[in-house]
Amino acid sequence: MAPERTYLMVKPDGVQRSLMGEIVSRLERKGLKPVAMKFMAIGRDLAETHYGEHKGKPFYDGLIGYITSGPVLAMVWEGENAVAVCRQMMGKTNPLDAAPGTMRGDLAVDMGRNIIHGSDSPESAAREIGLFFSPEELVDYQRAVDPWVYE
Ligand code: DAT
Ligand code: MG
Repeated sequence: MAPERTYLMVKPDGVQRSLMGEIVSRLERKGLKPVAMKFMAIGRDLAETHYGEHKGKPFYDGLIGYITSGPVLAMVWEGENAVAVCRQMMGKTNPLDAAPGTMRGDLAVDMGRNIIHGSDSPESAAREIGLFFSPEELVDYQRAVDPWVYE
């Protein structure tokens, strides 16, 4: 097993709708390993850095307002192909296109309230993990169950 890490975040609507437990539960049940979690508010500067790739797009101001509108649950999860596995579990960006069984497909209806963020590549993951967590906050540990999750 080649471990990979991804940055995931329950967005303010997910927190307000009491979906943190549901989302963490899905990730745990999948077999992914939690590495870091932090309940926090995102300031404007961090929001603009995080979503820098979308600056200038029509939805940018709304996106920054949304992500800074209330607390989020910032997380790092680890596993083989964790980035792709989590993107698949999240579903497409627009909940209308997200398949049933995915988080957005099951739990959201609006693109501007799609409950979760997940890194879209290992490079984005490294950048986003570094934005939200210091190295000491990433917890290194072994899980006794891993031989039952990975061949
Ligand atoms: P994702 O969150 O699936 O990685 P993204 O990085 O392309 O999607 O966009 C970031 C967020 O911005 C997305 O979760 C919802 C919002 N968004 C993206 N495209 C949008 C659009 N065309 N109209 C409105 N909101 C949009
Ligand atoms: Mg994205």
